[in-house]
Amino acid sequence: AQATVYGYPRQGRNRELKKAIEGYWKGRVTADALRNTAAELRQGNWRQLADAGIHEVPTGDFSFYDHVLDTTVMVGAIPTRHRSAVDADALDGYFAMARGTQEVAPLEMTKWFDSNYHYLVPELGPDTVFAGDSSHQVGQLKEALALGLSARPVLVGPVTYLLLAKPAPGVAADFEPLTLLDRLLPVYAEVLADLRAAGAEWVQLDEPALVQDRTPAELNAAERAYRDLGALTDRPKLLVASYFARLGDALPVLAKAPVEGLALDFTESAAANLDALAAVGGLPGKRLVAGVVNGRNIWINDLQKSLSTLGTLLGLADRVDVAASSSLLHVPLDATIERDIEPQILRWLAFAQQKTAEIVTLTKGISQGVDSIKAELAANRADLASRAASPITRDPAVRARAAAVTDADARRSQPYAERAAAQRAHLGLPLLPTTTIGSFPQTAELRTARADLRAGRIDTQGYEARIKNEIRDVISFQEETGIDVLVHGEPERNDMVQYFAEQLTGYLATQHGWVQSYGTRYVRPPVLAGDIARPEPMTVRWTAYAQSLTDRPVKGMLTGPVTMLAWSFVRDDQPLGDTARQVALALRDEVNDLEANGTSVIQVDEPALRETLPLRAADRPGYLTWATEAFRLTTSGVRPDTQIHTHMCYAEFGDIVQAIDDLDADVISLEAARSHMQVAHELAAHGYPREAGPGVYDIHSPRVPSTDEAADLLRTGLKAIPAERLWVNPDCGLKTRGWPETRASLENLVAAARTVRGELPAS
Ligand code: THG
Ligand code: ZN
Repeated sequence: AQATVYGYPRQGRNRELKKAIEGYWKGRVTADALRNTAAELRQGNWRQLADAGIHEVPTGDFSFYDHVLDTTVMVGAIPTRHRSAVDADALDGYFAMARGTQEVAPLEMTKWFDSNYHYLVPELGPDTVFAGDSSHQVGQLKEALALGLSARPVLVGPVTYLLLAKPAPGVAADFEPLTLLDRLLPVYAEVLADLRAAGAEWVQLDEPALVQDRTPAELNAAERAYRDLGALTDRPKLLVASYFARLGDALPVLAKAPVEGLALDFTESAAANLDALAAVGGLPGKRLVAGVVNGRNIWINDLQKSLSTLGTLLGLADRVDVAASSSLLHVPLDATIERDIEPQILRWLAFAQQKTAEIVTLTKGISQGVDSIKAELAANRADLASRAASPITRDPAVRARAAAVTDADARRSQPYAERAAAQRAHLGLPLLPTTTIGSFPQTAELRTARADLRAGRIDTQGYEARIKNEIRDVISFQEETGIDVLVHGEPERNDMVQYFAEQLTGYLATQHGWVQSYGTRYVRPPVLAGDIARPEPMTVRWTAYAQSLTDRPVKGMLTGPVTMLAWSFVRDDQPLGDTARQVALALRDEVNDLEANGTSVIQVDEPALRETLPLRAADRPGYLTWATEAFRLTTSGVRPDTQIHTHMCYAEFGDIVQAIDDLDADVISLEAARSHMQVAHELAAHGYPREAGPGVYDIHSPRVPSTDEAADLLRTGLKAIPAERLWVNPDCGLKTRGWPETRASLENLVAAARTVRGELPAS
């Protein structure tokens, strides 16, 4: 048996890649220097993997921005609008597709399956002409081979590539990219031949799209693709990889295909894949790569359990290799450099480097017998036992409280109609009330203040004085502009999830645990390690301070339980719903404390509600049940006259509109400006009975909308939602915007609200 991985974190120990790329964009780093940094990082990763005992290192997974964009380049599917930039300079053209330029829009970005990585969506149409460009793949392969390493190129497979694509602008919305398969396969054939000529013995084709619900036609396309690629004579051996879930109906298709190997996920869906594999009679004559180490969560492996899975698999294929279930791109690099996590707890965590060691240990165990890994097994047993027995993972008070939750706890005491009347009386807002989503620009001064605090240049008092200054400015700006429901602006928060995680027991924050979110942007997802409790209020001080400065209502701002889970590493020792309930109870205390301290409007954001929707339809109702319950548990402890808001960041929410209704929030703000209020009409079509603020100002662009434009959007909104239930707000938070455009845009937004109020029939 051999040890392998499908991909590795790209950024480097100190995010050298981010710095080099952003430096290149600013003109401070040359293209050659950027290429050198990239080569050093790649080669460092490969050497480290090989030194640790990985037999075949992955190549081609390393990217300047995104591996799906690299695939777009490989197959020559450059959108027409980016053609001239790409022809003028390949590297600048590549970044133009990723980020756009003054003249042209970038490719759209969306989530890579249910991970927290975002890829750039290929744009295809009936006129797309593919043309092979194997330079990225061949270049990286040659680099690894030149180091004397055994290497396996990793490519996005043709079926997944097409299934991830969308119709190009101007192409009919019902165009199916999969119809281009016959045109795409010859390009893959060419790349495979080039890779073979460059020395590849094996090539991995990733087909994670096959773990989603697939129609017979789509499965048929997969069958055809691998029949055709398998029939090529001038090609390396093919390993078709699946991950993130069970392969389901696609497993028999791939098992019968004329390819030499299959990689399957034996972590989250071990039982289903094992059964399906047994049902097709195993993979005689094929190589099976067993993903037994979780590639996208950070807990140490249960080595004994993995050995037993591997033992079963040894009877089902000619050759069984050991791997992580997915690319290690989704986990941070090295747990051992964390300084703020107790050494005992650190032993429960495995980042990319530790996972690599686990893979090698398991490989040794099945090749040379378990006696050869006795010491590793003993240490692993001890660490698993310490986690299971730790008071951190079992807090009796938290468990008792969660167990005592009743249906009534997750329901407001009065129905919406009665609450709305009470809130109207209590808040005294005009029709078409104006508000913002919560954050105001994160200025350079704020970032400096945080850096100064970290470096010890200022103390907590000095830091808090700067934060209070900022809150004062934000409040007076909103009063002067005439906004109705104010916010404190969130100057004290960096990443909203991390901000709350740092204040909750049972949650671990990392110092260096960076994971690529998209392009050069990274997050440090905190770890839901134990039972969650809130030792003291987290936001009340800032909100109460802001409220003390004004007579207008100041909205309290919290991140909801589903988003807290979605943007963290979750526990794997209890159902997600149980963790969500604990987080919800902690947040419920915060909501209640805000109310007790004079806050009458409280917003609980759930931007991740839709993105966390399970990949397979069968798993969705169960998810939506615990997710909506957790939100209601967070928000249902308040008086009827306290108004609960929520916010979501996406325009396409058709498939969860019922779940949004089930949240029973009094007011929801949504992204809508780009789609011209389409969400307002979707809400109306569903019969959504409560208040809504479809955004009239697109904050994703520095453009300032005119008063007329915002007023027109409002009038469109009024056709779907009556004036008594329509709010006026931007699309999303303003933290990524600058002050000048924020000021101008909000002034226009208030003016638009006043204009349209004047047009309403007198009641
Ligand atoms: N927090 C967390 N996860 C997330 C988001 C978040 N996942 C989804 C979505 N939001 C991803 N969006 C972004 C947007 C910006 C950045 C990262 C992810 C970003 N990161 C800074 C960087 O890379 O320079 C670092 C930020 C920091 O210092 O923490 O700009 O909001 N958990
Ligand atoms: Zn948003």
